[in-house]
Amino acid sequence: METSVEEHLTTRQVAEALSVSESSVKRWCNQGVIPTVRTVGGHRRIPLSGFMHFLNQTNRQIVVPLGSSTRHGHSVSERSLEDLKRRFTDALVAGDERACREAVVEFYARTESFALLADEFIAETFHQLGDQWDCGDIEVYQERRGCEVCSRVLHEFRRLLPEVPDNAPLAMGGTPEGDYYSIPTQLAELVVRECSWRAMNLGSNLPLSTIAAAVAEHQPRMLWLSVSHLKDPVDFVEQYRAFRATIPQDLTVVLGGRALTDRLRPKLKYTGHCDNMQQLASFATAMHGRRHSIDVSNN
Ligand code: B12
Repeated sequence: METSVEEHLTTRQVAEALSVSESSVKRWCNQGVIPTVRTVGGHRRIPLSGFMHFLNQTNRQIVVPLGSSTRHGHSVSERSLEDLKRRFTDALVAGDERACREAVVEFYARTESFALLADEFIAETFHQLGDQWDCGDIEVYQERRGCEVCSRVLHEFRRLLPEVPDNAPLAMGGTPEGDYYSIPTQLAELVVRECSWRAMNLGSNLPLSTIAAAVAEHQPRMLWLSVSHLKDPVDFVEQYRAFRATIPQDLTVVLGGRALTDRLRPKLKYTGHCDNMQQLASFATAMHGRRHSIDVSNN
């Protein structure tokens, strides 16, 4: 039987990530505020899942990316990423939230890229889940429950990404009416956030008119639209044209999602299309950087 080996952090790594003193971390460990285990030698070790729990309970956010502190540690186990993926798939099918959380955090700690995690860990696993459902290997409820579990884990994961300054540019997005897929737009939010944007996921199944209202109110610099399902593509093209005419013409619009096929996209006006989250990360980074240098040269 296989046993799950959870990633553990030292008190120093946690202190670095939170930008607090190591003695504060040790005190929280002693008070039981941060779940702690002891090594054979008596040293405190903090399970990654316990650290996430602490972040959620205390509404704290990490200041320095966790990856930069775990990278140099010796706690990263030698388990292969493929093995990790397999564990994640099994945990999603079983609805084991804790194991899912551990796998996601471990993948991130090793790769230090949320965009990579989104494409090569989460999306690939869901594609596999879709195939298993298609073959009748898993029940519908297992797929749906897997989505719920993943959503909750991603929600918590937000706290592992470094805080974004208040003056960072804003990006927002969601899925159009009739598209119930929630995970891709949730991933997009975290991806642009990882690229130092303020990010606002509006959710799924949204009439384009309400997305336009959100744009008018919050005036983002970038809007993403995730389109995984279209009941009537012709109707969507019509609605999108009307929508595009109501939002500022200089607003950067990024499209993504399986339903925006090569045949459909030429009929739409947009700034960029991305096949995956790593492309979105490149786009967001390039855009943020370019705008920054324009601001500097204007001064
Ligand atoms: C979970 C799921 C659902 C759930 C979603 C629940 C939820 N809360 O999100 C629900 C129950 C809604 C659902 C319903 C349906 N589903 Co479904 N579903 C899936 C499943 C298993 C996973 C989808 C998912 O979240 N994947 C994870 C995401 C992250 O991966 P991704 O979509 O590939 O996204 C990547 C890129 O496309 C891109 N991307 C996506 N969006 C964006 C946005 C931006 C801005 C950018 C930059 C990039 C980007 O980056 C992502 C990461 O790499 C897929 C299987 C699969 N192969 O994906 C089937 C699947 C997509 N579903 C399918 C079907 C048929 C349906 C239904 C039509 C079934 C029905 N008859 O009712 C309905 C349609 C629902 C609707 N109206 O929206 C088929 C589609 C077949 C086809 N050829 O089109 C699939 C492939 C299953 C299968 N094997 O047959 N489904």
